[in-house]
Amino acid sequence: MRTQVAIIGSGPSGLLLGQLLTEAGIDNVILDRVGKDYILGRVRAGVLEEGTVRLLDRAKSGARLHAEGLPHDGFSLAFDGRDHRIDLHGLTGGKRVVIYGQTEVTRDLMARREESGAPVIYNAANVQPHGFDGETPYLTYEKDGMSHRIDCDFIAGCDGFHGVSRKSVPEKAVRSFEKVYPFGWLGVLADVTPVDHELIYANHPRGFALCSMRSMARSRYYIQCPLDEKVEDWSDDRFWDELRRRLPVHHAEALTTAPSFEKSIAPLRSFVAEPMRFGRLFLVGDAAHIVPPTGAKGLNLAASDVYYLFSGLAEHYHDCSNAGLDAYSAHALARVWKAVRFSWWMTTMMHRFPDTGDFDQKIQEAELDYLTHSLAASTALAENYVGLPF
Ligand code: RFL
Ligand code: PHB
Repeated sequence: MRTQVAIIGSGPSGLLLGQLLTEAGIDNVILDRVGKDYILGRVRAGVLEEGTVRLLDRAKSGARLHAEGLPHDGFSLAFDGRDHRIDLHGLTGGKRVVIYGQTEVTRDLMARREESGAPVIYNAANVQPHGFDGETPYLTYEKDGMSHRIDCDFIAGCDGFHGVSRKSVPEKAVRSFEKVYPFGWLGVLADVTPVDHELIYANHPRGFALCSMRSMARSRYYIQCPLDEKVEDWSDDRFWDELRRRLPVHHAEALTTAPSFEKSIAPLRSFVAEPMRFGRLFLVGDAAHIVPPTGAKGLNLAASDVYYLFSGLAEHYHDCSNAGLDAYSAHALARVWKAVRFSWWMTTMMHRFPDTGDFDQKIQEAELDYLTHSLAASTALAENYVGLPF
């Protein structure tokens, strides 16, 4: 088989890139090592920046998001028993975010891809990129006991943090930067009305908590937990009790509970691989970088990478210019590092670290107090939360 762009990974990065290319008349094939149902079973992000929404519209996959997504004009920072609202809309001159689950984004992109007839090869084993340092790259993979080869002009590595793309690059060609946090997030999904109509990020002596949602009938809640904690040790009752303890009283009293139907623990990490281009192989999204979820940036960063790569590929095929592709890594990384900084800062400000002493505790309290009383500081938070421009 031959295609113009071979895409490894059918998560949001791969599907969005594939759909933008297809809409622009650029031939592409997507491969994933797992199947559609497995991909749709992963519960992940929930907050979309306006730039991400614009790209989904451009990929003709935004209709349901506009009908069902919840536009949010602000969120709350809860600490010291009180709530402080960050007015995203007012502080950013009219910007907002949209609450719409990554699972639904993926479902919409998959549906659009099916309509367009562009190929996706699910359950492709041992996908391997080759020859990307030369002019004639190709992929090999196995399916149903047969070996296959796809020749292409470019390879997009959209295969997440544990994917094969980054690992295929010679070690000396890539520089990694990493910070692992000494805690995780225990998350649950339950069909209950959210405790508030906006998100609540809570800093509490017992640890961080986040009240998010998927709709006005489905809540997504998280609490900070030690890394060695086991999901099996967290009954629903234990989770609800712990969440209540970490919220200001008026929210704790408003919390309604029901049996959860998803419960998982995610570790928190910051990671960046530089550069994001190796000849004809481009890393996109989580394949190149990971941020802790506190700033809600992971999926949105994947979208900005996709935008830069798509623009470069469109320029290559339509305008015979490689300027966009040559600038891809530098453009993407400039935005990535700002989101890495923001996510690290939000994480540091909102969590209890095992070695947090009295001094650090006072600094955290001073930072939150400053943030909520200074227009300049609130504006900087809001500007980053709604997403820096791309
Ligand atoms: P994905 O979603 O990991 O998809 C990669 C795909 O590649 C496939 N794959 C392979 N295919 C072929 N061969 C191989 N060798 C392969 N190895 C892997 C996988 O099967 C998969 O289908 O990466 P992508 O597309 O770059 O998307 C990134 C986002 O998923 C991620 O950044 C976000 O989920 C992060 N995130 C959040 N981001 C936000 O913007 N806002 C949020 O509110 C938010 N909340 C979150 C989050 C992530 C979380 N977890 C669990 C990590 C909340 C949580 C709890
Ligand atoms: C979520 O709804 O899953 C979510 C929301 C905000 C975050 C992280 C996760 O910062």
